[in-house]
Amino acid sequence: MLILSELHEGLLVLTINRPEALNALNGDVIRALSEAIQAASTNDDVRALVLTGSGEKAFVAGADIKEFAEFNAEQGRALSAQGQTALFDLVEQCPKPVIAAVNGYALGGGLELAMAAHIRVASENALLGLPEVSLGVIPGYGGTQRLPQLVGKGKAMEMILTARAIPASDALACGLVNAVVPQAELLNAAKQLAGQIMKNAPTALSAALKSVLAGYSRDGFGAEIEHFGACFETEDFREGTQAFIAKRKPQFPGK
Ligand code: DAK
Repeated sequence: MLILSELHEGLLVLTINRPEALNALNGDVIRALSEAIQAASTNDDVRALVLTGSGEKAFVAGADIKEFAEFNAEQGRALSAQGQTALFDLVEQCPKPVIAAVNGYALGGGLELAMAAHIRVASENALLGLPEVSLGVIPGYGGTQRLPQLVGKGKAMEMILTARAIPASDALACGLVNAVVPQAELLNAAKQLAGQIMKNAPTALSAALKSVLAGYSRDGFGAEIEHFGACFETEDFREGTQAFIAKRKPQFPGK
C-alpha cells in the first residue's frame, strides 16, 4: 500500500508509504494520495487530516528524480500542471483542515506538499528545502508561489536560489513550520492540534479556509508551470538529474 490510511474519531491520518525511496513522489504515489484526499474531502466522517511519511528519515525526499529524469519540456509542463491540479491544489483546497507532520526530509516536491497543507508541524530532525535548481529544474508543484507566501520573498529567494535546506529550528523561526517537537512526539502533537481545530464548527472551518486562500493570486502558478516545463529542454537539467542517479557532482554546462 503506497498510502496508509487510519481514521479515528474524525481524524484521518494519511501516511505516504515508500520508505525505501524516502517516500519520493512517483506517479503512483501522486495518484494514490490524490484519490485518498478526494475521498476524504467528501466523506462526512472525516473532519481533519494529518499527512505524514513512513519511517523516521523522511516526510518526502522530493519528486522521484529517477522517474522525471527522462521527461521532455512538454511532459514537464503537462505533469507540472497535472500534478498541481491533481494533488497540490487538491490538498490546499481541501474543505477540511490538513496538517502536515514533517518527520524528516521535506525536499523539493516533499516541501511543496507540506506547504500545500494548511499547517505544518515538524520533528526536530526535519530538513526542509527546495533543491530543484541543483538538478537544473525549478520547483514545479507550487513551490515558487507558496514558499514566498509563507516566509516572505527574501527568505524564499534565498532558499530557492541557494537550493540549501534549512533545519527545523530555522523553519520555525521564518514561519515555514508552525511548531517543532521531538520526533517521538510528532504524530501526537499533530493529532492534538487537529483535536483543538475539530472542536470548532466544520462549516466555519471550511469557510475560513476558503477565505484565507481567496487572498492569494493564482497567476504565478501558471508562470511556474511554463518555466518549469522549459527547464526540461536544457542540458543543465540532463546533467543535474544524471549526476544524481550516478551519485556524482554535477558539472553544469550553463545552457
Ligand atoms: N527520487 C528518487 N529516489 C530518491 C529520492 C528522490 N527524490 N530521494 C532519495 N531517493 C532514493 C535514493 O536514490 C536511494 O535509493 P537507492 O540508491 O537505495 O536505490 C534511497 O532513496 C535512499 O536515499 P539515500 O541513500 O540517498 O539516503 P541518504 O540518507 O544518503 O540521503 C537525501 C538522503 C535526502 C539527502 C538524498 O536521498 C537526496 O539528496 N535525495 C534527493 C533530494 C532531492 O534532490 N529531491 C528532489 C528535489 S527536486 C515535476 C514536478 C515537480 C518536481 C519534479 C517533477 N513534474 C511535474 C514532472 C519536483 C522536483 C523535486 O522534488
